[in-house]
Amino acid sequence: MTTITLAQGDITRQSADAIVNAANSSLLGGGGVDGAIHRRGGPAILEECRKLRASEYGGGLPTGRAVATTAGDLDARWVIHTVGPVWSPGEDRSELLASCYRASLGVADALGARTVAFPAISTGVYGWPMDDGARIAVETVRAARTSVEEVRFVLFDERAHEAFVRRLGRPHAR
Ligand code: AR6
Repeated sequence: MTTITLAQGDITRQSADAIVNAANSSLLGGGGVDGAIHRRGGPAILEECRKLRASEYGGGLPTGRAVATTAGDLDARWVIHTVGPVWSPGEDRSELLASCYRASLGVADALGARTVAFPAISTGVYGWPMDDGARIAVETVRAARTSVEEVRFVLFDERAHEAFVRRLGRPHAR
């Protein structure tokens, strides 16, 4: 049984077995969560990302997929990098966004991670509307078959936090 919890603030301040990064397919860093994770996690994360690019992900990490590295100096054992879809008004990319959550939980299961902190993938630079991003995140995690015991959504601001509270039905709902 997976418990869903909510937290508000900077995901790089969280303590968890795995922290999920809203990365891009280059795996080489960017803004938002990605920038914050590499800044606070230090160079060990980027070093492993470069190795992934030099080996199995030479063409980059495809949208909807996930891969783990060390968490460097973060208070976590792993960072799980996943690439969300860019929001498109004309094309339904929901399945790719759901895939990010499923694939990340799959990687977490393979690692034996019991607590996983997720940001609201694609709802920043990639432009996904927050309410719909929250819906997909919560529905996908609720439906997932996973051994992860706690999925913690870490929302940067009050507006995002409220969107997830509404979606869960009550604060810190299970
Ligand atoms: N902790 C928690 N949430 C955060 C933080 C933080 N430190 N910083 C931002 N958010 P984004 P995306 C929220 O842009 O939309 C990068 O350049 C933010 O308010 O980080 O998937 C990558 O390299 C938003 O609600 O990720 C990619 O190029 C959510 O996290 C691209 O951005 C996701 O915002 C990925 O875009």
